[in-house]
Parts: sequence; structure tokens; C-alpha cells
Amino acid sequence: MSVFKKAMASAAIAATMFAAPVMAEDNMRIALVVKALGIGFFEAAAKGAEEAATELGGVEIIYTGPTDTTAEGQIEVINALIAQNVDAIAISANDTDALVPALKKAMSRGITVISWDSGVASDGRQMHLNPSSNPLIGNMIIKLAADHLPDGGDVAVLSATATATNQNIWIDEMNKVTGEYSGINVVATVYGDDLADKSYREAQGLMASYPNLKAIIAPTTVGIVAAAQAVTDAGKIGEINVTGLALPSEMAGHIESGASKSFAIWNPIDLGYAATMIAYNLAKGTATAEAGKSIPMGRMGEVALDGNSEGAMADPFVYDASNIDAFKSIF
Ligand code: RAM
Repeated sequence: MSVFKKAMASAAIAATMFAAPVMAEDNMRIALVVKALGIGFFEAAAKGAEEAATELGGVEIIYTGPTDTTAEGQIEVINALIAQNVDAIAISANDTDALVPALKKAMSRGITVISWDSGVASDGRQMHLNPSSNPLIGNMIIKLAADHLPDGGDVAVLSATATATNQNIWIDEMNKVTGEYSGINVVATVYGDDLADKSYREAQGLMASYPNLKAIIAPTTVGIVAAAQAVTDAGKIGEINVTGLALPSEMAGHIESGASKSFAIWNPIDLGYAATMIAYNLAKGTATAEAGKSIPMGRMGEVALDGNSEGAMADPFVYDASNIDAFKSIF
């Protein structure tokens, strides 16, 4: 190596040595806290968060969450993020109220806190981003089942955890309109905790307890796959339709086999992208989370906040045999 090249190389090393810590300090660190690690829906949301970070520049995404879907696990994660002094926490909550004290502590230290997907009570966050309108989702999940049951029948719900804010709201909204679907009886609601094996066993339990069951509605991407597998393994394809909320990538095989005739979902990549954009704008001070105000979300436009500082994104989309192939490689 020439003397000149050597000098250039050591200058470059020195520049990196001095530049790196300064850059790291300048980076805005946004933590995307999910219900649990290892769930495809949240991994898709993380892709959207990374896309937002790249677009914004100078943003580091910390994708984190507990190993199972508990509030206790999320509280530990939140405390660790407070200790790291991150700039923002965007959380999908395992419990509406249990996280509030930890999140209040984060806000008192100047950390921006929002919830997305599954909300926390209003005093534990600055705003909440719903994927879509809650009444619309509640109506959609029962309609998906009823559309294939012209003569009515018994249906059961296989949810995530008993404390999940989002699933509980959707099920409440569903129960409000079920009477409009004549002959449809919701016989049970059980919880698989967004764990594949527990969800599978709960689906088996439903089939054993309700021999006339015609549909399982799982408003969770983990529960629906497990239920479709349980129905398949029980030889009940064609007898019990599995529907609810799912990722096309995870359900393509079950649509093909007929275990599921259709399901719905919004775009999880867009949701993670939007949550990150909102957290960034609030942390930067370029927007405020006040009722009645709007917050920019990059390529997703703006979200308008209602009186409870909540906003909603677009309508869910229905997937079935006619369109699943076009989406199964996207999310
Ligand atoms: C699971 C999670 C998530 C929910 C989706 C539909 O991935 O429970 O919170 O929004 O399902």
C-alpha cells in the first residue's frame, strides 16, 4: 500500500471512529413493541417500520417484545426501553390497563408513547392508531361466517388473549350486530393466547363441545391458522369453515384446501409504517396528539384524531380463492 493510500485508510478509520458515535446519538430511536416475538403479522409491520425509517433517515427501529403475549413481559420490555432512553415507544398492547403505569413513567421521562393495533387506556399513551374502524371489523368477522351459512348455524370465536384490547373490542362490536344475521348463534368464545399450540387445542375443544359447529371465527392471525389446521386434521373441511383475520401468506394453503373459504385483513406493512411515521412526528414535535388534530403518516396521508385521541386507517380487504395468489408473497 502506498504511503498516500495508507494515510487515506487511517483517515477513513479515524473518521469512522469519531463519526459513528455522533451519528448514533443523532439517530432517533423508535421502539416498535409487539405483543410477542415470532408472530408473522408483527414481522410484516416491522418491515413497514423499517421502510419508514429508511425514508426518514436518521431513524433506528428497535423491534422488540416479550416471548409470550403477556402484560408482564411487555412491562419488562418497557422498563428496559426507559433505561435505554429511547425517543419513542409504539406499542401493540397485551392489556388495556396493566401497561399504563410503566408507559406513564416513560412519558414522564420525555419518551413519546403511542399505541397501535391493540390499544392502551388513554392516560397511558398520547394517541392510538386503529388499523380500521372497530365496528366495521366487528361486523366483517361475523359477516364472513354468515355469508357461507345461508341456513344459519352454530359458530364459535377463537380469540387471542382474554385481555387483548383489539380482539375484545372487535368481539364486542361483533356481538352487537350478530342479531342481524338470522339463524347465526355464537355458542362460545375461547382464547388461544396467540400461541399456535394453545390455539390448536382450543379449536379441538370447540369441535368436541359443539358437534354442530359450522364456523370458527378467529380474529387473530395466529388463531386462524391453528384452527384451520385443527379442522383439517379432524377431517372436517367442508363441514366447519374457518374465517376471521389472517395473512394471505399464512393462509394460502388453507384457502386452497377449502378449510377457509375467505378471511379479511388490512395491510400490516402499512400499519407498521404509519405507526412509525406518527411516533417520529410526535417525537420530533412536528405534530401534536391532540383530539381533533391530524398527524402526517408519510405515504399513508394523515390520521385524524377523535375525542379519545384515536385514529383509524383504511378498510380491511377480503381474501379468497380468487385473489389470494396475488397477495400471498406480499404479507
Ligand atoms: C394477531 C395479533 C394482532 C392482530 C392480528 C389480526 O397477529 O393478535 O394484534 O391485529 O392478529
